[in-house]
Amino acid sequence: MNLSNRAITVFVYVILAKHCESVMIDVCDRDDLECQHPNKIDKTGHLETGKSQQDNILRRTTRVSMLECIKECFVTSQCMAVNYRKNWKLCDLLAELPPEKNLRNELGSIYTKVSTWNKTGILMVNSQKLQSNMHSQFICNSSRMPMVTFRPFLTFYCSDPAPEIPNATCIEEFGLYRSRGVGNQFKCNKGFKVIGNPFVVCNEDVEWKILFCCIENTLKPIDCGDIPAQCSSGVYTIYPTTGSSLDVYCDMVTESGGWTVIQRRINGTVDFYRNWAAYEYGFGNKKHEFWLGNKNIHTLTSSGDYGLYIELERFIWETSFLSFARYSSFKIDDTNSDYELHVDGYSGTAGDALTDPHNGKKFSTQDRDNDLLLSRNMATEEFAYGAWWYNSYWYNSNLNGKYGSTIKWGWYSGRILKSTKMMIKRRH
Ligand SMILES: [Ca+2]
Repeated sequence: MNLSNRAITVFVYVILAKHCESVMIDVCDRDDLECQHPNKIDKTGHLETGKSQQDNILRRTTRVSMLECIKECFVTSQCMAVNYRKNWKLCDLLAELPPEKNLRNELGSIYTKVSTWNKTGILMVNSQKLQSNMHSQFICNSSRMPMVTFRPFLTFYCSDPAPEIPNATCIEEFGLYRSRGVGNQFKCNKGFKVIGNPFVVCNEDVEWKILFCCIENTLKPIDCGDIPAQCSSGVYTIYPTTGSSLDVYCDMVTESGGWTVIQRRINGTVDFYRNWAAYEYGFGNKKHEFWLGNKNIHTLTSSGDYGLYIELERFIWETSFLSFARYSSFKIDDTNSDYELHVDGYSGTAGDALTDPHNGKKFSTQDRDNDLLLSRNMATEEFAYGAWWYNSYWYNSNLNGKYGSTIKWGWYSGRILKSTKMMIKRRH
């Protein structure tokens, strides 16, 4: 197989891997592979005797034991499985089996996926030793198989030491780090609790990625602004008022983090054409598409001075453009005022599509007509089909509109708006 084919194969399997069903959906983002499968190698090895894979052989080595063969695979980027022929002590290191291909029957061959092997039994190797051996493995060309020669895939593991995590202790070190979502497990020190998935993994860019943080047991954040800055984005429990708790998604990256996300559209899987009660109490999945709920947004924005940040992703000829609208002041009234909008102080790159004509307007849904249009409800009109602070017969923004059709922000409308995110932050 030539190098370009291999590059394509690698690319394809990375894409496939990213679409694997999440096993830790409760703490991980949908597309966060490292978070979903840290240290996946936790089962007894599964051997398929009399089988071999004939495609995507990365490298072939001779005169090795089966255990050595597995070890080789662990330190070889893109290696997913091995063929081992005991009689010849022959080891094939294999990339992912192409989906259209099957294993072949081959007498005397054993096929095994490395992901089914117990890592503690395999990796009792000195990482320094292997590191120094690494070069020679790829300079020598002792077999008839082409060597993997392109650099980006030659780095297999994070060479820097894993970062120290405040208030946490490492309880399990992997030893050697493959470039695919394997890492060290931690636990929080006494008096602290873990938020997220307690791993630090070496990611596909061979950089350490921290998937959790430890926060004080007694910490009761009012909103995401109280979450320690070293924590990563994810779902946190906040306590907006005494005695009430709420799970929210915190954006810990945008503009120094601490943003409480109140709305998110990603791909249209969640239906946003909902009634007053749904918008009042919120709906959707906090890790994906959702509306936080007008009641919650009111509680938060009336407890202090809040700003609003709206991030918009547009798609034009398959190219993605990010833009934003920032408001220094944002607040909605309570249910008695139909969650009337108060917004001010625009800056940004997306243009202001919220102040005019939506500022000072009440919230409307399909079953609650609070707009200024007599005898008709904008929320149910075909060209709006949403829930927003509608005015009369035109709107400038409609981020809860129908996905791919009536979502709108100023000039950007309909199909080209790919994703939206509305989030708030307290001004200190
Ligand atoms: Ca009306």
